[in-house]
Amino acid sequence: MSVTKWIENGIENLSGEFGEEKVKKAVELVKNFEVEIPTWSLGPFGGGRFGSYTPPGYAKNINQKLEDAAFINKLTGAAPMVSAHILWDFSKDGMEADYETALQVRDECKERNLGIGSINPTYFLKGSESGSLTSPCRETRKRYIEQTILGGRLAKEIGNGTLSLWFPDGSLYPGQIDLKETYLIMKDSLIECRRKIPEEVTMLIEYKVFEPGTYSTTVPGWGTSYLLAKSMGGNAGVLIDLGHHHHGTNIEQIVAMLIAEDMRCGFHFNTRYSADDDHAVEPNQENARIFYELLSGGVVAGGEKNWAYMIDQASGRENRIHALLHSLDSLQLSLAKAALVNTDGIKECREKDEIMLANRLFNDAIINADVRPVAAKARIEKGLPPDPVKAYLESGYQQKIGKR
Ligand code: PSV
Ligand code: MN
Repeated sequence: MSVTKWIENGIENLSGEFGEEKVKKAVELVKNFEVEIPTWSLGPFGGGRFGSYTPPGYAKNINQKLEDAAFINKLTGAAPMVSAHILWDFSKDGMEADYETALQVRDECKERNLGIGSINPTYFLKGSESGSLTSPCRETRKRYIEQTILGGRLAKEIGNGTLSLWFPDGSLYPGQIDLKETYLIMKDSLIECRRKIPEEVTMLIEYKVFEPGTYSTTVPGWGTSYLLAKSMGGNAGVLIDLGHHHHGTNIEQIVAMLIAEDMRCGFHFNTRYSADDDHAVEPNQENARIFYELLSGGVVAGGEKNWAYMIDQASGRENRIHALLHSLDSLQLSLAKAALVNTDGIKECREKDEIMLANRLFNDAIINADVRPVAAKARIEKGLPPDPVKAYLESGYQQKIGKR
């Protein structure tokens, strides 16, 4: 069957089940959805395993990272911005941020039809083993506060006004640090940064339940991010990284609560199987349920109060570009599923206390619908290939970068 016929049949089936209006809306939403690609997902990051193996064609410097990001955007039209890490992308020595280098990266982005999205200060490289903003060493704290303030300036001048902050601060053993004091130092440091960063820059605080701290991390959950953001007194919010929770956490409920509290937030998308945040995004039920909350909360795909969306994955074994294309595809499918949910029908079930019927109706879209034709139609309407991974395999790009 031709791709066009497959799309037509698929759209017809979905329209029959969910209604033409909903299917059209799903196509429009997929067309509007954009997410930032992290520069670090394309480069080297050996952890020492497998002889520091890196997949063929990985990007060896920022220029190659941008070249790859531009190609990903060319195939998907969904990733016109890259998220940059200050000490990986804008530094000469991995210790201090370099403003001039940042401007060069911005110019190269422009040449490649890309923009810089969120700016990530880097708090976890050399010299951060005792913490970053909570380090007992005054000089270290000062160095990271200065990097954050410069990050704020860069977010305003060359980025999209978002500063995403993740701290490696924490401890390995009970008794190692004073938990209360460390939290208060984090709070004071953040308040100091907030005072010196332009008001219009949104500061998102990312939480992580473990790593590198195995006994405690200073910002372990959304509640801590929320409290810190509130105490910063304006334009600060919570950054949800899907890999940073205990297994089984109901992340969509966290999303719903933050929307209900009108908190400005952001996402780092990835899939967590057993630890950390390393895998590409999968089109799984959890993602579709999260997108349902994002969509009904009006914070995604051009919604009134759009949140900030980024991918944060680190493929150690798999091909980097495939993995990112797979993530973009998975996010679009999740959004399309969320858009098909029969919310009116579910409301009626709730009114009649029909628990299982509400669940079945929800799952008709979230689990059972085949929305691949929706994503393919959205791409074709934007003049893009219907299957970006297939287009990538046929493009010859991998063979080209394999020689890098
Ligand atoms: C930490 O695990 C994290 O999720 C943060 O977002 C970092 O910026 C990123 O990964 C890269 O290490
Ligand atoms: Mn992250």
